[in-house]
Amino acid sequence: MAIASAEFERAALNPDDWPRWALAEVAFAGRSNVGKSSLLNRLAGRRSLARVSKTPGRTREIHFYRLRDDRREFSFVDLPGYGFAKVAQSVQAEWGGAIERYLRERANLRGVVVLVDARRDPDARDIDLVDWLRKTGRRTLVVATKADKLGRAALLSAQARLDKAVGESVVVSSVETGVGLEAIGRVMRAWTTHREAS
Ligand SMILES: Nc1nc2c(ncn2[C@@H]2O[C@H](COP(=O)(O)OP(=O)(O)OP(=O)(O)O)[C@@H](O)[C@H]2O)c(=O)[nH]1
Ligand SMILES: [Mg+2]
Repeated sequence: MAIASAEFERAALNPDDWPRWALAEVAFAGRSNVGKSSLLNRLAGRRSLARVSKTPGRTREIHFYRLRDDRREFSFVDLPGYGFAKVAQSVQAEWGGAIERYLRERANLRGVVVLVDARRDPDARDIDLVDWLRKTGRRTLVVATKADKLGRAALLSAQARLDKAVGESVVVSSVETGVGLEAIGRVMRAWTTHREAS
């Protein structure tokens, strides 16, 4: 995906504040610190479009980005990470509610990239999210991040373990080495090119 332009559109939590546009959206979901914003930046070809932080739990609203490649405009949507313990339960519930509404109701949404850490087993929330998205009829792609932190043998066994845990072929990726980025780009292009049957 050669990106000609990429810009931040807005941050919003509630449906009234989501952009009213016709762009196809691809959302990035997963636990806090898994690498959502990093992957979004890398795919957008921009170093600091979305904020990457050493401190987990920084993305607290839904962040909408407007991108253009050689053919059309589309959108990347960076979702707040889940599972960050230091955030108050009440705030977690508000985020969770907004994210669920977005994933359930958003007509523009064409597919969801669910990120898991290649070094760990996916936790119950990861698996629940993927299962729930499938049930709601959303297209999903599970991406295992930070593959550069594993050696070749460990990566192969991680791939097999993750495929089995999520019940589909997981794309192993790294924003450091660039592995997996082409495959992810291909899936996203298909999602944002073909309209969903309605
Ligand atoms: N080695 C390595 N580090 C990565 C990779 N992707 C992300 N990171 C690091 O992981 C940390 C978290 O990355 P973010 O992209 O901010 O994670 P996030 O999922 O957006 O986190 P929240 O916004 O808090 O939910 C940062 O220190 C990144 O540099 C990767 O592929 N390899
Ligand atoms: Mg982030």
